[in-house]
Amino acid sequence: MSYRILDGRRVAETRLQRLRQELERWSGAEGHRRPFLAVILVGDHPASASYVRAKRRAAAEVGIDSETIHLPLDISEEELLGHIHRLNADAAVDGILVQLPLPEHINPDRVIAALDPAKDVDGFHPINVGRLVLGQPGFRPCTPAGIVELLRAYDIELSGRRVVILGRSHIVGLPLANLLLQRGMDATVTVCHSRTPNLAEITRTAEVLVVAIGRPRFVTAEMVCPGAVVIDVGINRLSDPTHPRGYVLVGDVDFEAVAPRTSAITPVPGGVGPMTIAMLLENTLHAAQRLYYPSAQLSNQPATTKAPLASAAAPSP
Ligand code: BQF
Repeated sequence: MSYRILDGRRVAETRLQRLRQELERWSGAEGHRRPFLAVILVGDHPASASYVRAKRRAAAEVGIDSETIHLPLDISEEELLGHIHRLNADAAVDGILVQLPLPEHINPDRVIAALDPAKDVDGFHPINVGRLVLGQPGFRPCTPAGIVELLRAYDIELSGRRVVILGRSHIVGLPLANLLLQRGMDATVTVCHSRTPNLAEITRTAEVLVVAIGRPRFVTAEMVCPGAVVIDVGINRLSDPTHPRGYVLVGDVDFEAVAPRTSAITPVPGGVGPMTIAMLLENTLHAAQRLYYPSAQLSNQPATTKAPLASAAAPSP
């Protein structure tokens, strides 16, 4: 049996072309401007810096303006929070992204909680997490949203399917489980992690297996049921002196061994990663459109005097 390669690069490119057209219409309309994305990068870890460059390059290609706020590795949490408060208050900024991971001395939960939820294009703020869990409108985390859209692009049904997610991170595993449990998505979801006993027994029950555990080539052929769909979220740099870059990218799945057993599988690179970026830019348009937070002040309009509350205006009985 042969398998399909789920080409995230191609699907993302198609979505970015559509987004570019939508942005042209949006930004050209009366009283509108191009969306603006602020990206905060602390330190200059090579992988983080390269993700930030990839996001900004893709943004520019579709018509989203952006800036990188590049902060020193030893910046204090207070100072970082100061930048976030400034960007929250800046009506010219539609979306704010804090590139993760942050250095050890900074608590990422406090930093993310400081974001204006209406500008949280990564969908990590507790308000957006809560809205996802409850099935209310809000920003969805980019990688889980990208996985769902990639499967949709290949007409891979999730409704009624048994999905096993390997990894419980707040960035991928946990929000993906919540997304797939939504009414209308209707998957049956199991979340496993590095401390799950008899992991292979569970992964073998998956019709769709999503791997986001962060260990190179962790998933081997014995862990996958024949005919399964395998989504590899891992991006691991393995040092390889024979390579011009000095490293190769490998996923969390041993692709060579696993692919022949599957009905469909994502490659690394070129699978989930490009979809993540496409979803980020779609979220940024939605931030500019105030799609999920309609009462958030429009950045291209002056603040209007709030109408008095009915209870305050109405005479007491
Ligand atoms: C591709 C990320 C781990 C930790 C922090 C395209 C990306 C990656 C791969 C990318 C990732 C991974 C991002 C490919 C953003 C995905 O062609 O396969 C794009 O830029 N990603 C991130 O911002 O932070 C991470 C992985």
